[in-house]
Amino acid sequence: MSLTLYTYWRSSAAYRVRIALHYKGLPFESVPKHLLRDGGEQRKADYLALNPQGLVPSLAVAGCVIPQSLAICEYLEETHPEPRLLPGNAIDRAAVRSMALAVACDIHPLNNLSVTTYLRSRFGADDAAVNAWIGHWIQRGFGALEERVSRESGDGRHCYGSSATLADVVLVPQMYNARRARVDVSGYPKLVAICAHLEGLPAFAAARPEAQPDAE
Ligand SMILES: N[C@@H](CCC(=O)N[C@@H](CS)C(=O)NCC(=O)O)C(=O)O
Repeated sequence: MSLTLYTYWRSSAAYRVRIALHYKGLPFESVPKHLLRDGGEQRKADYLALNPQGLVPSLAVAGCVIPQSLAICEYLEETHPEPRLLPGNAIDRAAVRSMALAVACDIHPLNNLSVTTYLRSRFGADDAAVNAWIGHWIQRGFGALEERVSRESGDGRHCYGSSATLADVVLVPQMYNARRARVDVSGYPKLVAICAHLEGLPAFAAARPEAQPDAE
């Protein structure tokens, strides 16, 4: 079954899916959509026909297109359960999902390109104001996540328990975003240590933005 990922090298949501694909050892074809060029290739009619939200990533598989990175990761988990990204026990799965959602729902959307573009165009925010906005939401979210991993990480190298999970798949790209926006992450040493470990794993390394064919 062929897998086609609509992606952009710097998209942290696409980065999540790339990690999951590599972690599960699934070959895939990358179709880059440049988010800035020519008004954004994700807003063109050909891509909107696949994903009316005009966001990356989307995964084309078996004649269908799946938008939304976490839906894609869950699909991959259901169709290729090993190696697992969700634990076997329902309570553990809920904990992992809640960490992933804390990033994917409560941090990432506030920092998205379309949000920061609107801050600039509608409210006149300059670079400093946009960076302050991004930093505020990342630091607020990371503060809570730092507390959670201090209780729930089993080894200081993973968000939950002692193996990679969906929470790790989502954290590493958000840390990339934080660094890219020059957010001070020194207050989150546990998250920094977890990311340092994960970024060294082959699947996470292969998925990193700079390793993508469309990297600039
Ligand atoms: N909740 C979505 C978020 C997708 C998303 O925000 N993608 C960003 C890149 S990280 C995007 O395509 N932005 C383009 C835009 O805002 O126009 C997911 O998890 O897939």
